[in-house]
Amino acid sequence: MEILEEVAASVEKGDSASVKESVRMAISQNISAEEILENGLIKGMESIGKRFKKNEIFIPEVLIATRAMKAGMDIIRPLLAESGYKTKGRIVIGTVKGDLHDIGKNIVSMMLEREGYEIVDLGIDVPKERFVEIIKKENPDIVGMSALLTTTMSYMREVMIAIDEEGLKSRAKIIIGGAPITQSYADEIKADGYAADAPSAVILVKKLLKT
Ligand code: B1M
Repeated sequence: MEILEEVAASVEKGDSASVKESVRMAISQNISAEEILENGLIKGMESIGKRFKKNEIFIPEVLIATRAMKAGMDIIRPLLAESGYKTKGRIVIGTVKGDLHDIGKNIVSMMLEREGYEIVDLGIDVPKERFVEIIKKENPDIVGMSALLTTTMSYMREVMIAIDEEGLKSRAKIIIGGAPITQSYADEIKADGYAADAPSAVILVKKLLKT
């Protein structure tokens, strides 16, 4: 099997060890990091996305494949940076303070990464100060907040206020999502956008960044 096909197949199987091995093998064959990303890692995830859409596989398989893709990304990321590879945009994403749910956020991140955006994942339980700090430090194009609890969604408003108070509102587009979130809540807290699911998040980001 050609080595990039092996990278893609290993992502699809969710086999992190095999992804790492085949990515290293591709590098040793002088295949560029861009090619490994586009024709190996992303190709594998595309196939996972299609199978997920057709209900042939479910969330656990998607998450395992995402982890495998990340294992490959970790190896090629420094090479991409060296070669000046331009992503379509930088997206910071996190689940807000008090909330530990991250399955949806991870699927959204995975789909955006697959589309060629750079993801800075802040994880779960993220306080407003961290969102403010990361906008100053990382200059993201988009800041994404996720919340799954009715008790934590109100924290998104606090983050918006903190970003505004620091004069950072114009520095990045703010998008929100999660099961209890609605477009009207996004409008109420003056977020730049809301997405109901991961494919809609991709459409929203493309629209906001004109990419
Ligand atoms: Co929790 N939980 N949970 N839970 N949990 C819910 C959310 C709940 C609806 C269950 C219920 O009661 N029926 C309920 C919330 C009720 C409410 O507030 N209305 C609930 C509760 C109450 C709790 C605890 C309080 C339970 C307790 O301890 N008493 C507790 C809270 C912990 C905390 O966060 N502080 C708790 C804990 C947990 C677990 C840790 C056990 C686990 C989380 C594991 C993890 O995430 N690593 C968990 C889980 C798994 C769930 C359910 C079962 C599944 C959530 C999920 O992953 N869905 C959930 C019930 C349910 O939804 N059936 C439930 C699948 C995922 C793909 O969908 O996250 O909606 P979702 O993401 C979607 C979209 O929302 C959107 O795209 C995603 C992909 O399509 N999206 C975005 C999400 N983020 C986005 C961001 C965007 C754009 C789109 O832009 C930035």
